[in-house]
Amino acid sequence: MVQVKNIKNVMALKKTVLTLVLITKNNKILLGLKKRGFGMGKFNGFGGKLEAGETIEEAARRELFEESSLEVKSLEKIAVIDFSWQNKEQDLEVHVFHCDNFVGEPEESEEMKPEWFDIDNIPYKKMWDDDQYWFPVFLEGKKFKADFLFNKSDKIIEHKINVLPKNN
Ligand code: UAN
Repeated sequence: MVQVKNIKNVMALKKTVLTLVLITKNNKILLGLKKRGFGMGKFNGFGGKLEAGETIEEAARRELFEESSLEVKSLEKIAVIDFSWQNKEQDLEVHVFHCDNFVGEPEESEEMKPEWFDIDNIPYKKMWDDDQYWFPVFLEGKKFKADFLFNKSDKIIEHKINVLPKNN
């Protein structure tokens, strides 16, 4: 595992597993404006926490459907990203999937307002700070493992992105 060297390494950490699905079609990416909760006001992929008995991929499909009305035909796992904060004991382990094979039209939900963006015009200023680092790696078709450490103002202090070999 990639380790960001910091005092966080010696703290007892709790980890929450989350899913994140990135939808692309015809050189566009579908992002959702988060309407409530963690990350409110930011554009993001679609996802959330696992429910009891679900696999990570089942949770990814369910969350995408609940938040956007899209049904996935096939999903490709592209990354695992660990997010931690200097001032929090709770870490996030986000499992990121790519989907370019789906059914339906995106619809607004209570959680997300979906919007298509050109791949060369991604609204990084309205997204999590980390996205400007790892979205380009994803858009180059690479798989990776990444770690980001934030301060209490959600600014990145340290980060590391390890691109995985082709056969992963
Ligand atoms: O892109 C993301 N960045 C993201 N997607 C879901 N969550 C919870 C996310 N968190 C970050 N940065 C903290």
